[in-house]
Amino acid sequence: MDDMDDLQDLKARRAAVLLAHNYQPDEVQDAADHVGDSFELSLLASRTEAEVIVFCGVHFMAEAAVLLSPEKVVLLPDLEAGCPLAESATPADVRSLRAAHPGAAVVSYVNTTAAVKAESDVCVTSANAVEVVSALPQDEIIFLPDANLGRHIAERTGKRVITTGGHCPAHRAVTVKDVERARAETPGAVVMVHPEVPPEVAARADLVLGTGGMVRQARERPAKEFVIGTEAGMLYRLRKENPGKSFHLLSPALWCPDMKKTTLDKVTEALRDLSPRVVVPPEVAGPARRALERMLELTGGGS
Ligand code: CIZ
Repeated sequence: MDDMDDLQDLKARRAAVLLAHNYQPDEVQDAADHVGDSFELSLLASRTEAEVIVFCGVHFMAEAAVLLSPEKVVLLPDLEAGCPLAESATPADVRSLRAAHPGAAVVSYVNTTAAVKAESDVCVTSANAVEVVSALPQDEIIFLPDANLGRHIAERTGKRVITTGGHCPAHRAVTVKDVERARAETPGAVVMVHPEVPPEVAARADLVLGTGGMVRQARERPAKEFVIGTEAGMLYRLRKENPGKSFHLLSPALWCPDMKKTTLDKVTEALRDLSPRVVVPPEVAGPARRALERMLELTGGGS
């Protein structure tokens, strides 16, 4: 039996489903039952019959799956796979911002810990942030933690957005020069960037989208060439699903070391040992789940 047979055999015996984020290594995406963005995968996890979810991604994503599937076992193959952006905001940050802005709604990005979600009124993804914030009655919004996405929300909704000033180190490193170089080297290519990039970069792109939106645009647009301004793992899926089109990475800085911590060996070990398991204490899980449910109410149930 080779390693992949071993993995598939264990998966069947554990009645498990393997979910991989769009930024995961190529071989992990190939082994997965579903590849997608974090919230799409958490929703899939809650709707599957599987008892065990192996979440190939980073810690906050596995926590979100636990929130939506409290009765299931959620495994994260490497417990050290974190997210500096998510870890930059704490529950104490939320409380002090609430005290300073008592009339504001607290909106947390899905890239936050469960403890921060538990202190929030509603969650958002990069794909639905503008829609959710527009639907809120408040004109003042406390948004945690990404400053660039906060700016994007403010521009598109006209609301006053206060952030904790967090950044994704990979997306933050993209520069205007990268866009200028891409335009010169691949004239006519569609430049799609994630809203976590700096605003001056987003302003020079053709489209500003979450990873799910990039997947759709790459499929539906007649264009044959695209420049991608999000984490490098995304290109594997785009190339696999669109064989007649070409995709270029906007900047070599778009590489997340935490996302690359997952290996097939770690996935196999996690299935064999049913560990490392991600758990969220009930006093945190209840209010954090409500923030996610409020997002679903405001968006009609999609991500
Ligand atoms: O939440 C996600 O899946 C991330 C990190 C990116 C995106 O926009 O899909």
